[in-house]
Amino acid sequence: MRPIKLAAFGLAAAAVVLLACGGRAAEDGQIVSVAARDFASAHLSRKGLDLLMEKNGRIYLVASPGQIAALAALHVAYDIETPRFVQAAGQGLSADGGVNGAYHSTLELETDLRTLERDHPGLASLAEIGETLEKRKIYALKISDNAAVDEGEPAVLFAGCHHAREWISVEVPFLFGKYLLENYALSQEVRDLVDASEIWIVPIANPDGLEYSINVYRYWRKNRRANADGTYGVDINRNYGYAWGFDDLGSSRQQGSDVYRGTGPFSEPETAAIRGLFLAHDFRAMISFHSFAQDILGPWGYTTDAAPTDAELEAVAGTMAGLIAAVRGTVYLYGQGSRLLYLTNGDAVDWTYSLAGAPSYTIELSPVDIDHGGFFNDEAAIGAIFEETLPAMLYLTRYGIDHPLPVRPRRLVRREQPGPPPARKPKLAAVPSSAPVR
Ligand code: 0X9
Ligand code: CA
Ligand code: ZN
Repeated sequence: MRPIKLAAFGLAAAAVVLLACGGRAAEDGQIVSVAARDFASAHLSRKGLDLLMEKNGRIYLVASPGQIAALAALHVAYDIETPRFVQAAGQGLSADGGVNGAYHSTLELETDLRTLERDHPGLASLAEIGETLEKRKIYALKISDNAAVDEGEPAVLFAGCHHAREWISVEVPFLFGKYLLENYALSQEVRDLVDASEIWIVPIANPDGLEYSINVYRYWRKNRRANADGTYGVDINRNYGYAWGFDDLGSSRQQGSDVYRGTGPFSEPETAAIRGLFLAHDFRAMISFHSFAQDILGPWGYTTDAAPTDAELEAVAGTMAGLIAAVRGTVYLYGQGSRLLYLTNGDAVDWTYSLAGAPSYTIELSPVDIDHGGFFNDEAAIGAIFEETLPAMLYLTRYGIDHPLPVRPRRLVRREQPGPPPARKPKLAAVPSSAPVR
């Protein structure tokens, strides 16, 4: 069964005992599972829980002690799954526990990006595009011929780690940058791409959150904003400025929620940094890497209505899925994010797409589900996950070069600022467990 990761279900009723716990997966949270029918009959989809997936008739979620107590109070039977999960998938942690093994910390990434820049003068240029609340730099590596010069070439963005616990999403864009630089002299294909474009790599969009995930709480998702109510974190992938706060299904107004959208569009330094980068160049395509599910998700996230260039989005996604499958058979489903996975509003791809229709995708990397490791990818799998996505990244770069967009800013959209709530009541996110677009 496909993982559904319903984390984006919003909050309808405020006076619910679970909400009193802030919908917050506390640092000492547990993975618990409940029967899907109990989940439905207790209306748990509306409680702002941190949902991971559905499998074999059970819904898996991360719950704080208070939330577990609330489940008991509601007479919902639950199983504690944490030991099984960690046992099945804990190989990603290094022996010394405090650091994240072969995965990058923010400091390790900074070092490696500087090394790439130093070793490839002229082709790589490291930019600081923002600074986080905890004063960490957000880095963007630009790869192009004459990288230090703004030649106004077509640009493509590959970003990772909007969500702190999705460690593999750092490694794939980083390794793509490394691959381009190390193969420039060896591969005609790489040389042609790099010469004709600007390839921008932002491996860690959420450095504060990543450090928190490494050092304090492995399941941390958001940034580390100190919210007014004492909770922490804004979901960076709900804080972008297109259809921000469109409804309470695709994001939450509850500060403690794992899908809290923040106080306003681009209220967070992380989204402001990406916004500044994106608006400063001729971006024609982008991928925002996440994990896990093996999905390629295009706009729109905020509505199940089709995007204006739906056919193009689907064709490009289908080509990428085919290229991934061709490497060693790994199946990535593809389609519109709101239909294939769930509703989101204020996510990165809706905003980048809204500007001028640049093909924009969330790619949920491997594994396919929690039984294959969930957020914990074995260190040994990093290389293979990168290799099977490489042809898709090369293809999207070529696509961007070959497909100019209408003169910007031409908005495909009604508004960037939040408006009044929609008159109609949005449908609950449809979560087909087996309805791939193929
Ligand atoms: O919820 C998200 O931000 C993404 N999934 S994750 O499990 N990595 O958190 C999905 C965003 C893609 N857009 C839509 N599903 N609409
Ligand atoms: Ca150039
Ligand atoms: Zn994510």
